[in-house]
Amino acid sequence: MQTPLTPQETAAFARDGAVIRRAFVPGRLVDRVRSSVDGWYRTEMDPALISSYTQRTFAPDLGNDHDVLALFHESGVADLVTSLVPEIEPVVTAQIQIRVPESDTGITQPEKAMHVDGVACPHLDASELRTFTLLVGVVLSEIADSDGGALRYVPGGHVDMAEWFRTEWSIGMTDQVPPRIDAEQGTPLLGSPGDVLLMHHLVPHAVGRNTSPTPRIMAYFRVSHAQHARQRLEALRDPWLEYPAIRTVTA
Ligand SMILES: O=C(O)CCC(=O)C(=O)O
Repeated sequence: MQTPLTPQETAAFARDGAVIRRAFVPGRLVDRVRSSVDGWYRTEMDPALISSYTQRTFAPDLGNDHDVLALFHESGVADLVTSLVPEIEPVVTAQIQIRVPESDTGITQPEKAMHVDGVACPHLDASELRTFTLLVGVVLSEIADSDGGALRYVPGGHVDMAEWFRTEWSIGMTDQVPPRIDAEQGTPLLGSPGDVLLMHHLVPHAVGRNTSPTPRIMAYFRVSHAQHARQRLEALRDPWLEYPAIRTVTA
C-alpha cells in the first residue's frame, strides 16, 4: 500500500524544504542495520580514516547492503518519496554517516560548514556538480541534543539558495552558500531510531562536534529525479522543477 505524504506535510515541505516522519521505519529493519554498523564501528573502523569516512561514507562495505537498502525500499520510505518526486532514478546505494564521540578516539572529526550537497565540495573540483533532488535521512541512533553531532538544517533555506544560484552564483565558485546562510546555526535534527527526514536538496545544512558519549548514526539516501542528470543547473535555480506536486500548487 502506498504511504503518501498528507496535504499538510506536503505544504510543510514546500515551506520548509523538509519534513520529518517520526517512528516510520519498523524497528526490525532498523535493528538489523544497527547491528551491522555497530559491528563495523567496534571492529573495523580505522580512526586514521575518520576524515575520509566523513567525506564519503562510514562502513563503505554496507553502501549496497540489502538490509541497509531495505530501510528505503521495504519500509514505506520509497512511497513517501515518490509522492513528492514520482519519477526517480533507482536508489541502489546508501551512505552511513557517524558523528564519532570525541571521547571514543581522541580524534577531532572534521565539521561540515553550511552547504548543499554536491556543489563546491571542498574535496571535489568546484566545476563539478554532484547534485540530486531529495535527501532522505533515516535516524539510527538516539539524538537527544544538538551537541551530540546532530545534523543542523535551515528550514526554508531552499528558497534562499535557489535565489542565490539564480542571481549571484556561477559554476566554479568555491563558496558553498552565501554569507547570510553561513551565519545560520540551523535547526538540529533530534530524534530516535526509525525517524525519517525528507529534505530538499537545496536546504543548507551543517554538522559539528559530538561531545556526547554515544555515536550519532544516520543512513542517507540521495534520490534523483529521472531527468536530473540532464538538468542539474536548472534544478539549482528552480526549486520545484523536479517536484510536480508542489510545482502545481506554487505556480
Ligand atoms: O549527518 C551528517 O553527518 C552529515 C550530512 C552531510 O552534511 C553530508 O553528508 O553532506
